[in-house]
Amino acid sequence: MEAYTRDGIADRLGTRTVGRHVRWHDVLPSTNELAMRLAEIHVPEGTVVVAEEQTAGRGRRGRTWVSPRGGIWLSVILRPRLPLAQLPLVGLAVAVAAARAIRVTTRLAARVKWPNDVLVDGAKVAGVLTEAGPDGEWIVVGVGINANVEPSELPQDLPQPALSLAGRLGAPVDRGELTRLLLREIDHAYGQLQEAAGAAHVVRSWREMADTLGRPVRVEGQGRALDGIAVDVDDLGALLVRTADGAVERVVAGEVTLRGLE
Ligand code: BT5
Repeated sequence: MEAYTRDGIADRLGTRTVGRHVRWHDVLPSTNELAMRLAEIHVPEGTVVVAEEQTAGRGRRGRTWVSPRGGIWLSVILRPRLPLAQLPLVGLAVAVAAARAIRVTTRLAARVKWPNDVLVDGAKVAGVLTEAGPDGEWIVVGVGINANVEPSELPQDLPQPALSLAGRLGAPVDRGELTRLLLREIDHAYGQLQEAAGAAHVVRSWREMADTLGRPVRVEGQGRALDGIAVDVDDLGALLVRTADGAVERVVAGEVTLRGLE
């Protein structure tokens, strides 16, 4: 297996936008945090920030993302020419990109969970965090993949169990290959999103990989809990949940858990 290095990723990428510039760090508090600072000083679109280890990796809503050595922790700076309402689609597209790259590299049946988790056997192997600048002028999309993380270094007792690819496979994965595939998939999806029919493509590919559609879920967030069946995702990336009275509710942010079949 080749070493995981900046040049190993940047030199043979062949992408249009994503990864044209790659900044490599051994330790950072958070690649998203640095990428946001770089976005503000107008570094080129497609710049990628990678860290071997994060000391203050973050998830959504102030949560912590545990990021020891062995993982893939990176952020991409984008300047999407998209209406603000469509920005959530970028996160969905990147989750699909991560699931695809994981499938190709590991042959594991990675699936996506709304809004942008990647699961293998129902456990979380990757997460995506999108953070936007003022008026959506730029966004930073952070991806964390538990590639070769020691299982003992992952948090335990989580609502959604955590899993590393190496832990599941019993052997390390080629992080260089996985990262190149990931950046190519993001580049492709991002290109598609800027086209007229792009949103429909993204939603279709998300659906094909979805873990929770058709299943009973509880969605918590925005100060309420909603029980129902996750029926679909709409063309702006919102989750559609059918409740017991037959109404279909549109959810734009929240946490989804599968309910047992009562
Ligand atoms: C996410 O948040 O899933 C987004 C994670 C994004 C991480 C990347 S790494 C590169 C970039 N730089 C950053 O600082 N962040 C991004 P959320 O859906 O809120 O999930 C967070 C929750 O997942 C935590 O509260 C834990 O329950 C759980 N968790 C924490 N670390 C984990 C890990 N390594 N693997 C699986 N689950 C984890």
